[in-house]
Amino acid sequence: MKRQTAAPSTAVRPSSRRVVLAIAALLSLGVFAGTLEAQAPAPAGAAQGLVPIPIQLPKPMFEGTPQNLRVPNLQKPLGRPRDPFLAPAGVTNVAKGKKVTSSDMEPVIGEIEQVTDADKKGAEGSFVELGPGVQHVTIDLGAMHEVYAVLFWHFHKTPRVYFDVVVQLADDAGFTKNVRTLFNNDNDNTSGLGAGTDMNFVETSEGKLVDAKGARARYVRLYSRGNNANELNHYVEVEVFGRPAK
Ligand SMILES: [Ca+2]
Ligand SMILES: [Ca+2]
Repeated sequence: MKRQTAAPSTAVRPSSRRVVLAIAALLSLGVFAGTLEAQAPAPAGAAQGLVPIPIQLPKPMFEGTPQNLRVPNLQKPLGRPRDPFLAPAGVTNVAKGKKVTSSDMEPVIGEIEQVTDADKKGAEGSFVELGPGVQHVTIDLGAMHEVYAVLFWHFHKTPRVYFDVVVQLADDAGFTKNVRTLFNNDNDNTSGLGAGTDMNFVETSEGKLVDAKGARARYVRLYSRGNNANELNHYVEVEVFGRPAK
């Protein structure tokens, strides 16, 4: 009491500010604790209005992910379902039913249209088989889109690893304009698209999801160069989660 009255006005200001700060801190702690008690923690991204993309997985054809495949640089299985992938509300599979072209327009088994026909079953009859060596499929989304994720299944009847997988976006069908590589595990540049740093992965019913970060593109292309069981290339389905570009 004596110190307060005796102290010059300039000495009072910092201490009163301290009190205000302390009250503010207590209030914010109280509000934060109340929020935690009232509801479950919101998933990361919810604050930005992001929601899980609507993925519908096919029925698994085998249990778990084997780790005894003799493939170098192989990604370790997650051991649990993949986390939901968040994107703006309204993002859907814009590849469904869209036109597909390929480096092999006369598949060994099946038809090119099967890449986007929404049938994701792992069984015989639900995949298209392309010839040996480097092959690709290109999906024309029909117009410019904001692309958030590319989700694809080469084959999931049995566990397999497809080699030199490269996923690209472009503004033109010939992949000469504004080409962007989203994924590339061709680490020794066998396919001549540049050396990639991504890992090999085992195909499962979950498919492989590649983040496209909202990039704008009309065309999506996927390359592969055979697999650990044979030299052929297969596609069950390719989904492209996006929305028309504004
Ligand atoms: Ca299909
Ligand atoms: Ca390679």
